[in-house]
Amino acid sequence: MQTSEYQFLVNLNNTQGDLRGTGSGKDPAWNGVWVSSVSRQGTLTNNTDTDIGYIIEVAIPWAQIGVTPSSGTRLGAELVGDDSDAGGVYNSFDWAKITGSYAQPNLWKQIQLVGNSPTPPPPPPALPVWVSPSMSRVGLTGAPGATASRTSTTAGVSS
Ligand SMILES: [Ca+2]
Ligand SMILES: [Ca+2]
Repeated sequence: MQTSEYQFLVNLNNTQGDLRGTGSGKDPAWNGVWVSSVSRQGTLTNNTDTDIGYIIEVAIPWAQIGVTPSSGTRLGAELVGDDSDAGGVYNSFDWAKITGSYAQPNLWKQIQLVGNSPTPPPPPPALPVWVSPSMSRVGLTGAPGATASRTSTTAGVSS
């Protein structure tokens, strides 16, 4: 694998592993910063029940793989599932249907980015300033570190 090629691995306990190509192999000492989550519809190491499946979600920042995303950018990608049930028999699948090692990027599927980068949301509007007529005559005074005290300029009412 080349240095622009990566492998990201997640098991059903959401334990991550990652590797980066070295030009002649791959380096597990490379550690990216990315997130993953696992949702299991079943149990692990319990073959007395019926497992439905699992969902694994992964989010990898573009910067972690040295990509500045733009419409039209093409990337190689492969999705692999290695599932070992009772007896240690692996049921494996992979998107590109590669025979042998999955670390053959020349055999990975091609994906193409489309669309525009999302526009950052506008800043929130400034909060309106509203002053109550009664509050206009009440304020707090005090120096930093001092206890604030309330003062009032409200005139007394005489009858
Ligand atoms: Ca690693
Ligand atoms: Ca189970």
